[in-house]
Amino acid sequence: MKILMIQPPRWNEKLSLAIGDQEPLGLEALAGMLPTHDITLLDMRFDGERLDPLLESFSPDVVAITGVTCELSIVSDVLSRIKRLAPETFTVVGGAHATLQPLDFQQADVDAVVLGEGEITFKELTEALERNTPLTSVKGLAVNREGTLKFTPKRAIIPDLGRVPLPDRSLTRDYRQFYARGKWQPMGSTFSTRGCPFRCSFCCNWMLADRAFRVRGLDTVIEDLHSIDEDYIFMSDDNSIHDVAYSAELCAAVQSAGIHKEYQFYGRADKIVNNTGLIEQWRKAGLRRFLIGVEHITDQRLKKVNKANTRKTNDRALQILKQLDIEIIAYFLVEPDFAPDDFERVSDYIDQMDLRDPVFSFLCAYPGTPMFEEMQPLVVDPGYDKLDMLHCPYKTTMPRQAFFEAYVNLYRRAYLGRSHAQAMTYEVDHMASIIDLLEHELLPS
Ligand code: B12
Ligand code: SF4
Repeated sequence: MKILMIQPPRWNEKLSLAIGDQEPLGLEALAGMLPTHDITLLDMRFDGERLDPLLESFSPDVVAITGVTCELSIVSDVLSRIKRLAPETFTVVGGAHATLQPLDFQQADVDAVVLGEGEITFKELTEALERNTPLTSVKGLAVNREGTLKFTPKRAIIPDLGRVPLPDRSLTRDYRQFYARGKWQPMGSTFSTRGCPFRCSFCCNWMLADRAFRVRGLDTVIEDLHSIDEDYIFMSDDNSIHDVAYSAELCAAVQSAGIHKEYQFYGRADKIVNNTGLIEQWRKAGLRRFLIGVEHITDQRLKKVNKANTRKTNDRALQILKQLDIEIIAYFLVEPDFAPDDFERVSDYIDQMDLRDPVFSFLCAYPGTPMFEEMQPLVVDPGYDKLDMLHCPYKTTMPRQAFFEAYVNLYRRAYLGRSHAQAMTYEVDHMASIIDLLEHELLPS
């Protein structure tokens, strides 16, 4: 069967380009399950103009496309183009938005939606298409039946990730040089765990995998790391060190396998604080960057978003990472009720903790989550395109102009008003251009 996999074009050309692109690991993971099929992966962030010629020359039986919420309209455009140019092609959508809000894909151009983890569902779907057996026998799907999505029974999460083959990275061979974050280029991605058992109100990760946390077999991760050419590795987990015993074993396995790469993890402050030895061990094995969700600097606000964490723990975790000379990418949440004082205090905190790569994300409630409904009365700037954490679609307590100015100033003060520019993950002039872009986007003159 000929399958065309598609990573959609950037939803916000300039901003997303400035942030950096990573490999479409989800699509590569699906392809890993289908070694006997003829698969082409089109990363439209680089190669969008190849879509039409590919439809003609490759003539795929199936097109599989991924996407997050802010990409909905762009994904829909690509799908309608495909159906216009190649109406016989079977189209399948998956990924975060399809999982949380499948009915948004109740569209003539979509033949099926895959909910949740795709490896087994997509494999069974291709088998059903090949054998011409009813798609309703495949769990975890929503199938377009005369314009209405019909849901098949729920697919259980994959209990043993070790049984999932390696992602097929040969499909992204021509793009790999472009995958990067800041100075880490080229950068490969893999994963060691899936899911998160916490339930932060602003986040949807816990909903994507039924709150189940699983680890990937040690041997599989080691084999995967050996197979990746790049020296920089993004562990695309929700919580890389959630299972401390597993993480320690993985670290030991990486060391004894003689793998010398540099790693970037996602993780929580409490795990860092309670397991300093583990972080030290990983530092020796190549851990160089930690993406940590600080979110807020007061216990009150942390509690309000159900972070199950405290200011004190955040402070301590940041100190530990600093002492170990691990780059910190600290994520802060900016909420619509922020007052000038809140902005000021976050800036002061960044100075005080000497944080060099903070990221300021606007609170964004995703469709399909409980918070989405709660936030609806506050929406002043509707549409999914702006649900990307780089925009604030909600009514703000401060006047809007002042609110966005204060937001842009968070970045200005954190990146441009300091003396440590060379230590940041981004070049200072690159960062200045991102800030300019943000200013243009949020404060059009
Ligand atoms: C790593 C990561 C990133 C990386 C790289 C992502 C990439 N590969 O390009 C970076 C940091 C660049 C990033 C950027 C962004 N991200 Co992100 N990211 C993640 C994270 C933590 C893990 C994703 C991952 O690689 N998983 C491992 C792979 C193997 O799994 P997967 O991609 O989910 O794919 C599986 C299934 O989803 C499914 N599937 C996926 N696509 C398809 C398609 C088909 C046809 C089928 C059948 C199945 C299928 O099958 C795959 C295998 O099981 C997730 C959290 C999460 N738990 O999903 C957030 C997450 C996906 N990101 C999110 C967001 C919002 C963004 C940004 C908009 C943030 C920003 N402002 O920059 C951008 C958008 C970039 C983009 N175009 O995707 C949200 C999406 C929420 C939503 N509803 O939209 C998530 C859920 C985090 C969150 N809770 O806020 N992200
Ligand atoms: S913010 Fe982090 S800890 Fe909270 S639910 Fe999301 S992934 Fe889990």
